[in-house]
Amino acid sequence: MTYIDLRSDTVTLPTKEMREAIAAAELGDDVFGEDPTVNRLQEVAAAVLGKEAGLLVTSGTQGNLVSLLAQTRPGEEALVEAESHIYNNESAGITRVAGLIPRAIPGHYGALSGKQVEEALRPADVHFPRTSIVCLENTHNTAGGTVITPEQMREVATVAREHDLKVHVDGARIFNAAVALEAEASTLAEEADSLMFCLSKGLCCPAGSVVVGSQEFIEEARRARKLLGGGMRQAGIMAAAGIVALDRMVDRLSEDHANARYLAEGIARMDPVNVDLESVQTNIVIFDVSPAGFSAPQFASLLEEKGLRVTTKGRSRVRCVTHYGIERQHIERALEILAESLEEGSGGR
Ligand code: TLP
Repeated sequence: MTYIDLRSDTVTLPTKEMREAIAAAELGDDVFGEDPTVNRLQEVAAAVLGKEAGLLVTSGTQGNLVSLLAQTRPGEEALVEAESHIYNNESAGITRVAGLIPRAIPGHYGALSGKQVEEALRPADVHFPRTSIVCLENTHNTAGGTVITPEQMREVATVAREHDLKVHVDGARIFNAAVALEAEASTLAEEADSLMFCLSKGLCCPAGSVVVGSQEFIEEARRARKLLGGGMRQAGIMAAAGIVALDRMVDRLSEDHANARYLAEGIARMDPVNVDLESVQTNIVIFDVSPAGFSAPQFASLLEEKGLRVTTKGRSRVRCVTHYGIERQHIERALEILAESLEEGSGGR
């Protein structure tokens, strides 16, 4: 069966242009800093995000971890959003590897306010851990691909700076946020001491993420990457696709956003499923199937039997992600499959 695969934008395959760039890439040993293609990608990424330097890492998870390792010490506290990826979905690396104690603060559509950060700060007292970093996620995956605006960023960063905290942005999908907000990615990165973005999601690269920040931060991050086993050699093979991605794959993300919107509006018309249209700001649609009497895993397997792949979030929510290769006709078909499945559910109950 050929599936309509809405499990994630990570399922995207490299474009023909990327494959050609990979085949032609000039290579060297990147642990010696001698891979010209890696160096070029790092420069381009830093320029696009308005930072001094960049570092290619294997994955988003590794990018988040090196950012923490480079800017904090074990035993310190990290302020994180309660539903964030860095806190919930990275095998507890924040604690197991970086040695940090996370403090989870529930955000509004994934965003923390300056006031919340202010309230979470602890008095200087020997009993308490030192709070040293605040982590933001833009777009926020579990909140539904929601964006954090430059104003919201600034508010948090102002408090953070006043109290000597670093600001890390998990920008796995920062270009989705930039496109949705019609802002420059560099504007969204302005207040960040470190920012990680993924090449391997909506930008369609086969692998890789990039961390950006000051030269000094990147030097530390490079050491942390080596510690984690992420010192790659002829990584220009990966970087070549990344250069194409930054040049060619960003603007088209608006198509994914339009498709997600269309999907969400179609789902909203189906009874009795709950979708919060306000949360559908980029390429992710999360909806609650429990009012229809399904558990999310049950519903997902019913969809899969009919040719639609999705992921689940806990017991009751289903997630669909639009991406390159998913066209309007696939969304139309996905809506039919969703409607049929809900129909069967109500017949069977
Ligand atoms: N997200 C993936 C996986 O969790 C399955 C997805 O399909 O959405 N930060 C954010 C906000 C992410 O969404 C992800 C991956 C990561 C970090 C980690 O990136 P990778 O998978 O490259 O380690």
